[in-house]
Amino acid sequence: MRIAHRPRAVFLAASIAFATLLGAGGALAAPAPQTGDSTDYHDYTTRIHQHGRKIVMPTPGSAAAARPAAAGPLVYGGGPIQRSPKAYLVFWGSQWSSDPQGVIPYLQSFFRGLGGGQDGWSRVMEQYCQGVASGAVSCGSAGTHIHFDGSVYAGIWLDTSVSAPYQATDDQIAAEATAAAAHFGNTTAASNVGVQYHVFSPQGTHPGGFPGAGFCAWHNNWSTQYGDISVGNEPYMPDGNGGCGTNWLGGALDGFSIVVGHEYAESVTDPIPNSGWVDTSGGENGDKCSWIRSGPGAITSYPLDTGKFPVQSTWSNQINGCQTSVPVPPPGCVAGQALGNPGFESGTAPWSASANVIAQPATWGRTAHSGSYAAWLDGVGSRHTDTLSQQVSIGSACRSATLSFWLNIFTAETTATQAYDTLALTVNGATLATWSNLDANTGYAQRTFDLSYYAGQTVTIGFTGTEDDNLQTSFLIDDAALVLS
Ligand SMILES: [Ca+2]
Ligand SMILES: [Ca+2]
Repeated sequence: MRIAHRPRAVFLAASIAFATLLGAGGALAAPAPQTGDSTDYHDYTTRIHQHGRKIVMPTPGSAAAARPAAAGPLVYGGGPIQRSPKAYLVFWGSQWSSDPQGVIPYLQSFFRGLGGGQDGWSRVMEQYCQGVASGAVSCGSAGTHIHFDGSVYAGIWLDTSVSAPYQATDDQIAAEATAAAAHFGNTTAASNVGVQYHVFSPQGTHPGGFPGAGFCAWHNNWSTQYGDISVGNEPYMPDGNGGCGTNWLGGALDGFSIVVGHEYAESVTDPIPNSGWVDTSGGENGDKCSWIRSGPGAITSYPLDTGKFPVQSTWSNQINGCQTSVPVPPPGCVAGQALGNPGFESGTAPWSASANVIAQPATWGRTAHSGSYAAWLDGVGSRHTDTLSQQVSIGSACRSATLSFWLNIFTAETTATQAYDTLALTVNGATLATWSNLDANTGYAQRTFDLSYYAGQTVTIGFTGTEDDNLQTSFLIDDAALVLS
């Protein structure tokens, strides 16, 4: 539901009304805006509408903070993502005139680094897209992908004209974000596509009931006269009863990058909750990986162009787990063959492979395409799955990217019609081609695929071989190459 255009002056009037409720000191008890004895404020709340389901980040250690991987992958809901996100930082209230802990420069540096050349953390999200079918769990090369090609930082507004409310309601927070949209001149729906407004409340305030309500921050979407706007409610993290990340890695401001980074990432993949990428229990990419202390995906100090900042991992459907970063593609194009160990003659790395896949075929009377090793998937003759994959970066300036490999298939199956045993080639989890026992050949044949679509991305090239419960089929792969130019 959209509303008619109103001039910015109404926002200012609303802000002045807040100040009146608070008094000169700005530190009185919480106003009760819902009862609406301020007509300006009441008028305001009737003109913006929550359009989405508020997604809170629970405090560490709380039961709600755990989002088990058992909830499965993120599933696309048919709505928008933020393709190349832009983030505005809004420091709300005259209380920010004093910033003894240096929160403002900390957050400016953090956001200036996000999306930049070293940011493999945000680029975990490049696997997600919009424009594929609802219910999809991977995009492959389809749809419009999230893509980072520079800093996401779009601007800062120090709105110190009035005090921020002692306990802002959700609608007051959204009203401040809407005022920020006007401040930055984003007064059309088009100008707010892919935009996030992070509203930072000052020390000692309780926006949305923080921290007693049990959350560290939240994000949501509102429909306004300027179109849909994505709003982050970002309280003063060191005030959090549950910690909200303070001193997590030893820094008083750690919680700001951990929690705001969480909201930022979720606003990229699910700006209108829950129409974007959400698992079956309602978890977004940040929720599924909150507050991990150790092991894979644990909160870590991540090096951006602008310095190191503690961040949590986010959920990757590609690896079916919490992932801190992907390799960052080079800005140009490193021409030539890009795969490591393409002929399998140098052990396993940088391939990831299930047990005994990289083998010497001569041991079983078969041959490699060259050298003495190849990747041998399946050939067991009972229910079995083998995998082989490698992650590789394709520079953004590459005009061509050609994947090739030599494939030899032999089988004990005798059917001429049934594909009992299969091999799938995937890129970022999406299937590019499949073969089966029906494709058995007497020697190696070269297969070639165009991956130029993936320029500017780090992709995972994967093979999955699946056998049924009898009669072996072997898939031998050797002399792979990804030639970039
Ligand atoms: Ca070889
Ligand atoms: Ca079989």
